[in-house]
Amino acid sequence: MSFTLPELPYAYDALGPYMSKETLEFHHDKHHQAYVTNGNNLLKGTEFEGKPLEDVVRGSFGKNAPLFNNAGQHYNHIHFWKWMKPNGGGKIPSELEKALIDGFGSVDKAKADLAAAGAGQFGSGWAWLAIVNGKVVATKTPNGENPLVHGGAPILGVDVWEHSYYIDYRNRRPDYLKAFVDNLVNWEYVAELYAAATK
Ligand code: MN3
Repeated sequence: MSFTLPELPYAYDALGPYMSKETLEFHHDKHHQAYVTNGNNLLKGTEFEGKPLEDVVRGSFGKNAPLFNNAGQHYNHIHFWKWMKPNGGGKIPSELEKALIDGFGSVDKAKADLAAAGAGQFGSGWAWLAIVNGKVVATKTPNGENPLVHGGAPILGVDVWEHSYYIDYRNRRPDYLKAFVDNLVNWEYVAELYAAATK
């Protein structure tokens, strides 16, 4: 199975004013497409050809950096598009809400810790809510890494590469992160991944 670019699950202009059409056009059509194209070229002739994406991500980590970088970013972006929705950031499904309160003390603290992880990631990377040892925790990773290669199950990730926010927010990464947690997150999709990872 080769990598393919998924369609955005909403219109390019559907996430305004928090994420613009221009950002989504560049981010999805150019950046994600490049990870797909380069990943497919790097997959050819390796032991990972035909394997499920998660196996490629886990198996190439620490062994084949060019392939890992592109496969990791492909995985991260497939989910990133689904981690957002128009009019997002609203009510959190109750099982997930309980888990966030259990892990962080409150939903507001969970959101604040995710945003702080993103603001504190030096250079390109991602901030995450992940399940580690049965608890939801906030983490950050550099470049294309994700919790899959650090013994966790990612349930929410926010891209803090500059290509994700520079058109709309310039250097104000914390403002982008606040808009993400308050107005963009698709908590139903996060709850779906939480349920799948904890069943
Ligand atoms: Mn990106």
